[in-house]
Amino acid sequence: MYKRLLVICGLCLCFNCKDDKVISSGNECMPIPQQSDIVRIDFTDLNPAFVKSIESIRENASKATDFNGMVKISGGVFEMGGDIVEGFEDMPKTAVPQGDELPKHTVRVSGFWMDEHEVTNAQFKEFVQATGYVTTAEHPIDWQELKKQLPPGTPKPPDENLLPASLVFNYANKGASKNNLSNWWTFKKNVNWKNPNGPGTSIEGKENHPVVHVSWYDAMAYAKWAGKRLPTEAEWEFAMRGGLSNNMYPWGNEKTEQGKHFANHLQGEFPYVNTVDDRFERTAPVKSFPANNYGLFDMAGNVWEWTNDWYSSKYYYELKLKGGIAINPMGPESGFDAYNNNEKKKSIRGGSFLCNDYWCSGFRNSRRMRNTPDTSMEHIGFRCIREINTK
Ligand SMILES: [Ca+2]
Ligand SMILES: [Ca+2]
Repeated sequence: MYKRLLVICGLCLCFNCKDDKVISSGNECMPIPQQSDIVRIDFTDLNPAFVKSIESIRENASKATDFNGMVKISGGVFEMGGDIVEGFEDMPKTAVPQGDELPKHTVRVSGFWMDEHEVTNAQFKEFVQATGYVTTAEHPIDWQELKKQLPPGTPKPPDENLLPASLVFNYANKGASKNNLSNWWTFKKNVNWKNPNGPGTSIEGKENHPVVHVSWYDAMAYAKWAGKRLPTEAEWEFAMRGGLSNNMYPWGNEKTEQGKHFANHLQGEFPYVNTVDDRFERTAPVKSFPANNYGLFDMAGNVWEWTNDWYSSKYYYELKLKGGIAINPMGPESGFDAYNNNEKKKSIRGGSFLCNDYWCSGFRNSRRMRNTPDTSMEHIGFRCIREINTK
């Protein structure tokens, strides 16, 4: 019923079509896939209760025509994926392209408007007040849904562990393995976007910080209300690069650990020590660091950002194998994680206040990360886009 359209133009060099057409695999000129195909997402693999909750949200007419705080980005063709840059040979393996960022492949995206900064607590509060929306983290966990993401035969946890909760970061004890995520992530009860560290905590004074503890479903619901949508990974990376090609970061190729900070990330030794040289231990108010060439803030760092797409570690290989230019790619049909394929995950981009060169280096243009759509964490937020052809 929902249309997922991925057209790869494999023979563009041999034929010429008019500007509004591309060559199909059958060597015929056909209309360029429209971005509006992207919003008709396929809800397979998603939690029906949360999908219903998104569907119950109505678009706000005045929001849907409000372009304040958005930046218009002309579309274009770019090389998507891991950058190979001279001078980075001595960097740690975690600071350079990973397997899922390769191979680099040619992508064309149509133009769009993008939020100049991450969605803030104040903006999300307005949405909740207008709609009565309840976020994923505020619901108890549905064991029937959770067990689909776990290896078969996994026993049901105690009911207490299924109460509303979200993931908060705590520094690991020195010597504790950083490969064990439970040494530094805690699933804490009654943590949510408005109580970011549990009961008694609030977002007061943090109105201009990015909203966190929001799931992909929550981001989708907000976007619908605002008359926007989540960006695809391709749109996100195109925007983050700000017109620079084969550059590691949105600001160019200047390395991060040089005393000058272009983004809110972690200085010190993750996950044990944060020296806070960039002034912000956790989230920073949006726009605290310089914008990229497109006028977008915090594309690198502050909080990771949900994208529309399922994450597949082999997706770039599949596109490259098809050859030609991928036009408005919208991710694979379903998630695939080479490390754990019990869970279907959505791609997140841009890194957070917890990233550094020795861990995730999420502030690199091509860095990919993923999470299940029902997960909420202290360092994941989002921003939205709107298609130019809707205005
Ligand atoms: Ca920081
Ligand atoms: Ca960000």
